[in-house]
Formats: sequence, C-alpha cells, structure tokens
Amino acid sequence: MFSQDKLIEIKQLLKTKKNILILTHQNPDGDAIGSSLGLQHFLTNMGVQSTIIVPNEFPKFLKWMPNAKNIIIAEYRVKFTEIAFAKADLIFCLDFNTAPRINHLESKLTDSRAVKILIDHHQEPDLFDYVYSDTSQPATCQMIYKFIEALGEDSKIDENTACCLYTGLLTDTGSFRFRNTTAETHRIIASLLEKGVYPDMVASHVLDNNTPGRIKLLGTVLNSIEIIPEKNTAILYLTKEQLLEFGYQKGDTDGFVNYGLSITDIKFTAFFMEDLQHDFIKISFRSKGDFDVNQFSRDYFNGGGHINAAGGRSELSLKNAIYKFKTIVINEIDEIT
Ligand SMILES: [Mn+2]
Repeated sequence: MFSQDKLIEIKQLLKTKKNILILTHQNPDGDAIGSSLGLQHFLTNMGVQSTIIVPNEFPKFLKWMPNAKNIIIAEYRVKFTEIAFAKADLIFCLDFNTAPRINHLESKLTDSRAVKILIDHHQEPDLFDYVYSDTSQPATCQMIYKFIEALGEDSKIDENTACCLYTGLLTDTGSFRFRNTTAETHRIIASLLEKGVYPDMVASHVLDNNTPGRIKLLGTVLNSIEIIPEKNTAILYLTKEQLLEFGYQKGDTDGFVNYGLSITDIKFTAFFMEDLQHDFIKISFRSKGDFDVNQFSRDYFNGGGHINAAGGRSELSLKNAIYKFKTIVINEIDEIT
C-alpha cells in the first residue's frame, strides 16, 4: 500500500487535479475494466470527475457493467484521446506494469507531464510517481478496494463500485479457485456482497457468454488434447483453419487453456493457437501449485506473466512449436508436482 504520507498527497491530488484519466492495458480483461470502472464510481462518489481510456476494444461480456458505455476506446476515438492526454494532470495506471502494455498509447503516457499513479499486481513495474505494486494480490480490483479502505472512504463504495470490483476479482481468481484467492479476498468479497452485488447476475454475464461458434471451437480444442503423463502435462492447440471454420471472434478462446488443468493429475498445460493476423503462434500456459510458468515462458517462449498463468509466443510453425515444447518438457523440466 502507499505510505500514509503518499495517501495524504493523493487525497490532495484528488482535490486539486481537474483532468483525471484512468488507463488500463491493451486487450482489457475483467480485472482491467472492473478496476477502472470501480475506481471511477468511487471517484464520482467523492465528487471527482474522471475519464477511462482503454487502448482497444474490450469483450462484450463486460459491456453490461455500470458506466461501461462511457469508456473511451482509444483506437476508435483518436482525436478525443489526443486531447484527453494533452489536458491530463493526473493519470491512474491500473492492472499493467510497464508502458508497452498500453500499446499505441505508450508514448502518450511517457510524454505526459501528469502525475502518474500505478496500482497493479504484475511483476517489475516501471517507475511512476506513486506506486502501489504487489504481486501477492490476486487482482487489481482487490487493490482498489484496499486503496479506498486506506483512504478511509469505504462508505463511498456503492453498489456500482462493488459490482465492478467483484467482477475483476471473479475473473482474475478463476471464480475464486486459484491459489491467489486468500482469506482477505473472501473478506473483501463479503463486504462487496453487503454493498448489494448479485453474484448470480455477475456470473451469468461473465461466465455464461458462449456463442454457438465458441462452443464448437471448444469441442475442437478439447479433441486436440495430448497428454505427457510422466510430466503431468497437457497440450491443446487450434489451427488457423479451425478458427476460420467456426467464425472465430476475439475472445472466443479465452479460458480454453484451463481445460487442460481440469484433467486429473495434470499440473501444467499449454494452449497453442495460430494467429490469424500474424505469422506466429500464441501460447498460453497454466499450472497448478509451484511450477512457475512465468519463468518457463521467459526461458523458452519469449513471454511471461504470473507463477500460475503466463503467455508466450513462437515464430515456429504450430507443429514445430509444439514439438519444441514437448522436447523441453520431457528433457529439461524436472517432475511437475
Ligand atoms: Mn489483473
């Protein structure tokens, strides 16, 4: 958490700064949108105006969230974004650690003379003016809650704020199943429920969001599963042709990688997917327990992330990328338990 001195300074900034931006990462997920909207609702309740800017479009299953329609999608609103950054005097950077994570907005952020406040749970953050970075936190939404608490302003958390923060916690903890889900998380969830969150409503928006095409893609990816039993590892993949056959839409394959981990005794899973636009393979890694997929991806597949969830990529063909993966897992990785 920010030190007491910093919290007092931030309170002062909220009173004096007039052009406040809330910024989150490229391809915003539930935690990115949830923390941004949660913070915005809270600020509104404090009488503080703010604007949320995201680099690109976010998934349909997050559009129901209160005020989501007012989020500025920078790639569609180029002029507006330009002016907003030029005028900004305070920028909250949520759920990302380094400027490249906001893609085409990177130089706008680094060039801006606004005061920059980072609240994030990814590793090795860049330097900002105020930093609340904690990789032990399951979600930025949890950190927003704790930030509000530290300001002594819990009473400003209304139903809308609570609903947004709940959503990010739900998505970033895999529905409260990942190891990052702590007793503190559940205490915070309890107080969010007391503020009036309907968990069934959030779950039905966020989790029951399949299209027929996505279900067919899921069938295809499940058929692709290969197991390396001696390393408790599962591999899944989708080709370009399969994506096109079922009318792939951005976000359709989100969560597919987790099916590998749903198999008895599987502790490590990788999902390989041919990219439709570029000539590379996108890879998602997930693990259970101590096996560090962030390190694995950094070492072998030009990526990174968290201990149990990471992304990576390969310039090889799909077949060769999978072959490389198998070779490494079989020959270079100790037992995965
Ligand atoms: Mn997050």
